[in-house]
Amino acid sequence: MTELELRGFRIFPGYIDAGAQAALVEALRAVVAAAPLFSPMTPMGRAMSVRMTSAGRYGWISDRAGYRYASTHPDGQAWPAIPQAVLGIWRDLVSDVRDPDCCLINYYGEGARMGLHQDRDEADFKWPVLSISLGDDGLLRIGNVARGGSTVSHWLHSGDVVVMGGDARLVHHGVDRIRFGSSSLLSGGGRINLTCRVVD
Ligand SMILES: O=C(O)CCC(=O)C(=O)O
Ligand SMILES: [Mn+2]
Repeated sequence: MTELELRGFRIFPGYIDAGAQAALVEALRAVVAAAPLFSPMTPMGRAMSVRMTSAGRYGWISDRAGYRYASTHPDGQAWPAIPQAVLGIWRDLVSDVRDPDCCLINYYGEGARMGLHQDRDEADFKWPVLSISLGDDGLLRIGNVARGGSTVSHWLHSGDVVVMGGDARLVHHGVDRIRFGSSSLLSGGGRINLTCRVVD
């Protein structure tokens, strides 16, 4: 398995094979049936272009009250369990001592993007964030721990996994655009990104 390193992000291209990607999508369908995708608002009151939901003890939400982890979906129900296949990847690449508390599920439809940000709502930055890409290609942009400065870009493809940890745990990152329709994994097109996080 080739592994790339970009600004401290460990990138595992094609870590998940085609059969396992399809099985993962099936497991995610069950999660989304129990915890429907919603369109979060930024604290400034702007609609985010990704739709999201979560699995695990916590889900990540955003609304006018701010960015935070919550133990229930906006509809009031507990989040469904994190699929075993996702936990398997976490145990292989991050830790078999502690499982993640949250698997955030982002769905990028045509034109969706995510601005440069840090993942910093977790209590302990010693735990990496694990990212899994499924479906259409997405252009990941990676910056620096401090705001500003140069950035590098890298196309993530279906089945790619990224570990954002160590000195890179607080590196700014975002997704500039997707190549809508570039993958046949999701029948309606689009990109799914899963990020597993230890929250507290
Ligand atoms: O979609 C991606 O590849 C990154 C998602 C992300 O950074 C996040 O959900 O915090
Ligand atoms: Mn992030």
